[in-house]
Amino acid sequence: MTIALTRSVPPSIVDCELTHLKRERIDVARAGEQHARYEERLTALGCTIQRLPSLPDLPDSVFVEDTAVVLPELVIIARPGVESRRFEVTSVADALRPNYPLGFVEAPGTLDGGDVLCIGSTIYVGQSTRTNAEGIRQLTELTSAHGHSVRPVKLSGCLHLKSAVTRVGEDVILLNSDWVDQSSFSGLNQIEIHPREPFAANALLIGETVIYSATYYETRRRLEEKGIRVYVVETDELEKAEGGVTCCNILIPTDSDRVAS
Ligand code: CIR
Repeated sequence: MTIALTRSVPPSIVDCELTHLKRERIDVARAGEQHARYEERLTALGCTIQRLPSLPDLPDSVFVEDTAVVLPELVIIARPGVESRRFEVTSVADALRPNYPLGFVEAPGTLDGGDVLCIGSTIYVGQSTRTNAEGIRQLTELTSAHGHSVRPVKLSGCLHLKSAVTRVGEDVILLNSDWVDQSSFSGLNQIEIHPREPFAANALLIGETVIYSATYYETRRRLEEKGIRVYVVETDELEKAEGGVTCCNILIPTDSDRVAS
């Protein structure tokens, strides 16, 4: 079984942080419906949804991925790079503390979970505007004793590492090579996004299925041509808040059922 921690879409999402997008009107009710369908997809793929307490006044609180990094040995509680998001982590730590060993990124370190991509024992971490060198140093310190090796990756033009690259198979990644250097991921099979869809690299792999946004149909075709099974979800309202399909969950595999993140 895999637990998927999620959190409801807050009405304040209309005031979310934006870095690379212009503000557009977000239909909160529609965003909530899309989020509910997304949770249904997670359930259909074998996840048990556990909703964290709603945080109606924290605009980005639906994007729980940024608050924690789950490893087999411990969960790292992140310290988001923007101050408006720092209050989100307390409830995540409180929910996990009874069952999992926790490690904490502490000031002056910053780390957003969206910058962390784990493949085997390698932890790729984006050098973004949200994750600083001290955050990466602390991540390395917290994980090296458990046999993980942390590889910093330069980014340009996007918010998080997982805006530019995600895993879509055992040793297969989907990436936008304008935003991240392909050579950082040598040894892995690489699928490039369609050039007309720069935001299309964010995919959520669960088992052997990829949950993927309906917005990026050209890139979706590339995935399907490679034999990857794709479950499409509509997430265009959350995309206006610079969120993608990985951002709205924290997956916690149990010992018998490991999934990728
Ligand atoms: C933010 O700027 O923090 C939010 N508006 C979007 C966060 C998306 N999270 C993610 O990609 N992991």
